[in-house]
Amino acid sequence: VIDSDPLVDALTAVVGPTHVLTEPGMMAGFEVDWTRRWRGRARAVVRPGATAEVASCLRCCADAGAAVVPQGGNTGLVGGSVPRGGEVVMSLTRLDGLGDVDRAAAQVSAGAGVTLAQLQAHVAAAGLGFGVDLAARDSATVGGMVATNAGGLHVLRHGAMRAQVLGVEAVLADGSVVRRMDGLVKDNSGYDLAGLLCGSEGTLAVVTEVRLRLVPVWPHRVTALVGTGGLDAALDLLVRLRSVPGLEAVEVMFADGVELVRAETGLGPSPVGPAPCQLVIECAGLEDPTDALGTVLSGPGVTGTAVASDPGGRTRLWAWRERHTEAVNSLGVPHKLDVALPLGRLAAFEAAVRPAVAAVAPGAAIVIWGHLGDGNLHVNVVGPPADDEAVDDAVLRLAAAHGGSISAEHGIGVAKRRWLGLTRAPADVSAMRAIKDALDPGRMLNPGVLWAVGQ
Ligand code: 2HG
Ligand code: ZN
Repeated sequence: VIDSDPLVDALTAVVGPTHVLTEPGMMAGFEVDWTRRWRGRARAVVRPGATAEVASCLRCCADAGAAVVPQGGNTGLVGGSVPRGGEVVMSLTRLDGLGDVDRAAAQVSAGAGVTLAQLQAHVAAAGLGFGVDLAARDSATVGGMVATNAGGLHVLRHGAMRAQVLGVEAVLADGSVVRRMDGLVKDNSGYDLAGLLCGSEGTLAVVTEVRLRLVPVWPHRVTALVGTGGLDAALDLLVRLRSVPGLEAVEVMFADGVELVRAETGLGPSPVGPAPCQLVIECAGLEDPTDALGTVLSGPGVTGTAVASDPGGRTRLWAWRERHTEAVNSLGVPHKLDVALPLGRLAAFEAAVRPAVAAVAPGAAIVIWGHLGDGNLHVNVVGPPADDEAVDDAVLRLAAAHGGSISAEHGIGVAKRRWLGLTRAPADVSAMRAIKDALDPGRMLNPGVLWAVGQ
């Protein structure tokens, strides 16, 4: 006998039977995140196909007193897109409409479920680019990227997701729709709701559509893989790289991580050998930046370089950096500590974090990489059980003690809510809470994210 759930019946009436999932086997993929650290049972998975359906589904859930976890590509890494237990998962991937590219304005409208790769291909066909790029491009969705204010590889040049967002359409917990999709570059008419929803992690509204700023496609693009003697030398190089026109990325990795990528992916030996600290650098512009870049790279501190300006060669160099995440996942379930540091404290933090991790998790694997130009390190630790937070506590406290942030780009999710007070004063947290309670007084949207349930 299958117990009937009136909420499931109501959702089915809105989206049709094929878009409400209740079978455990069908729901499994929506109930666990990409790291496998965060998981929980869903009451149902609902997949609305239009904004009006999102609104109707949210009204059904509100009437039933059922909490909702919005989900895009489920590549967020802090547990913000999977249920904690008993919520309805609302998957937005069917909202995959793409508007015509407005070349005059260099803008496009995209449904929340459009993947980054689909967006990139769509705008490339119109001769334009998108300012945010990241390794999860085939899964990450535009709506999730707005909700998490995703950063990625080119923040140095174009800023994070918030800097690309000109407008948003979103549905509030009570089913009302807020819509600012006219693409006006200037529009100071009260609070910037679109900006507020960037980084709101599904706690304020469900993003259904976004209006995005586009960037030129430069005729010249060059990527370099560079070996340096250590992080201090890499930071010196970063200062000199700022004089190279069109600098788009300065990414950092270390010899142990590069060796792990080689072992797990079969990429072959690194073209710059086992240099202790390695950078992936990218520049693009109207003029060919190769000579300007070469001049800086021929200076002190560089132990080896490999340069490519053809798409295949550039992709091969980027693979060393982009494939760190999957290489670490093959070691086990990672603890992911995405921290930002003032650049002047970055080397001291990196030197201190390895012994700090060893002290609380002897024998654990620690792999660090990140976005050097943004002062953002991804400290990944594999070894401690998923629910053991000693390593998280040690690393996040160390980042705060160095004047940094406990979350550079991935958000707080459920993973870091315990530590929100480390770098946000009580008055800041109260202001955030007041915004949350004003827009979602029933605390229906993504409860457990940012704050523990009941806090
Ligand atoms: C990256 O920059 C992503 O590779 C993922 O932000 C980082 O897996 C991670 O820890
Ligand atoms: Zn990153």
